[in-house]
Amino acid sequence: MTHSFGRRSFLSLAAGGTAAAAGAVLLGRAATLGPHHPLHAAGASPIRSVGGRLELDLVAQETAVCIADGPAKALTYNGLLPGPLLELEPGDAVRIRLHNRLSQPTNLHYHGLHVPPGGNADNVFLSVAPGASHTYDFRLPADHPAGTFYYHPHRHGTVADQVFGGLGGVLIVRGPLDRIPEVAAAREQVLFLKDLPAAGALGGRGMGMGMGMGMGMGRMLGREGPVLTVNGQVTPELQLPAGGLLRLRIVNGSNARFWRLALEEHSFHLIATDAGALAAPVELQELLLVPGERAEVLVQARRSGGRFRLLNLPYSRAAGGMGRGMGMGRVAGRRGMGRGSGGGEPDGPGPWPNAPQTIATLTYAGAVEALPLPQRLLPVEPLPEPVRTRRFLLNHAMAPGRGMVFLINGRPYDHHRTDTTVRLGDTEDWELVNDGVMDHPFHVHINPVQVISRDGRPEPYRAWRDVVAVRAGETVRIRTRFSDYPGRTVYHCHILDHEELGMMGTLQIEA
Ligand SMILES: [Cu+2]
Repeated sequence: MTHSFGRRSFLSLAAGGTAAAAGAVLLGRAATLGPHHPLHAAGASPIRSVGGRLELDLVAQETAVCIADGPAKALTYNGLLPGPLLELEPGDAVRIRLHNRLSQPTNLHYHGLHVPPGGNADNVFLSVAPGASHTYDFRLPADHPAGTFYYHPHRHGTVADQVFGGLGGVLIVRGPLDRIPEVAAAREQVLFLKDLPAAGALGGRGMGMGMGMGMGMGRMLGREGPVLTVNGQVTPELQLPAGGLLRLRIVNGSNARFWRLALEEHSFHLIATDAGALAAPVELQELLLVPGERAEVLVQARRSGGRFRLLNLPYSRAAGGMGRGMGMGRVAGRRGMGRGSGGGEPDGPGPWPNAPQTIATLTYAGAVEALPLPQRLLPVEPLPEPVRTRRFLLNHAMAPGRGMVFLINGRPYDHHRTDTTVRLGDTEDWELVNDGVMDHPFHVHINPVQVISRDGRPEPYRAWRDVVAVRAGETVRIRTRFSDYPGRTVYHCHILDHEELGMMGTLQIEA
């Protein structure tokens, strides 16, 4: 099984020139490539479906990596960080043979895809034992939206360790969005964002064994690593000609970190959220991406030239009282998602930096005739009125003998219990009430959702999402329809440490 994978993967890498030509040039600067396990710029070498089929082997394994200030070892798929970039078309048949060479059980979740939740499709209840293999086999619906999706492990009990340790990869579905002329004219680049532990932090103890602040506290907050990587590289350089248009497909592949991005002297023109295109671009000065969330933005090279920093701005995931009580910093503007000033105001030490951090640079190289932005994208259909409204209360508590547990409607996760039963074809509103002191990004599997309102204020534009930030103290109303696929799946907090500590529920969709 290894041999077939190895040949296939490296052949694909060698043959990946077309995507590199279409993409912006991404040059690794500070990162050094390991001799045997080269890191790659996601986007440079996709494995594409051929004749309506995508077939490949994915080997989950511990791999020696060489990243400036980063860990000596990471968990990878096929030796790559991020894992191989996969590219699909609607209607494709997908067959992925997952080989587990980790010391723990694992599995695969196809985050954001609208595919069956059971069998050998997006079945998070499967467990693949160390040394074992499993073949995933499913078909994308012919009307699946185009977008940027994300595969990662989802085996309850090991998911946070494995994602924090490095596992994850990007899955692109091509479609009508890609055929809009202005979008098609843009240079395309995937940015897979992942924070890794510092060098030696995971060294002798095996992967994912906590951080300097101690395992209990680290997990309770949600572990973040100090090494900020973009496609497995530290501060890579992007190049774009003056006048050019850059399409960034950005994926938050972190265990817990919220990435709050800004590009010096440039706006982001948001064209797609998690699960598909917007009706028209939305101009943003900054972009907040919670764990598991994706966004596609266009960047216009409208300056005369120069070199611009892509920044990760400060963000505190906890309300002020808790932050001070736990020695965490709190920054101004944390509620100004997408529109904040970009400045942070520290009021104490903590795990979250108070200053912007450079994660990549954009350099102008050459010039082209100025490319326009699209005026319109694709219609985002409103969902019908809901047949029912449910309430999900997110908070945490101390449990005797267990420490901090994270709860949905007062209960920690139990895979034997069915928490929510819905009818196939129904549209429902879910009111997500966060009365805790930490933000919780809420993720629903299989069916995308639309945010209707936040604290009663209507959402300014309609968009398809599958992860929704619910800030401390906030109530967010989402609407979803349980389309096409009956079966059993989950919803949970995508701070994966919180999910592991209980913040997950089971969803039964009955035909
Ligand atoms: Cu959470």
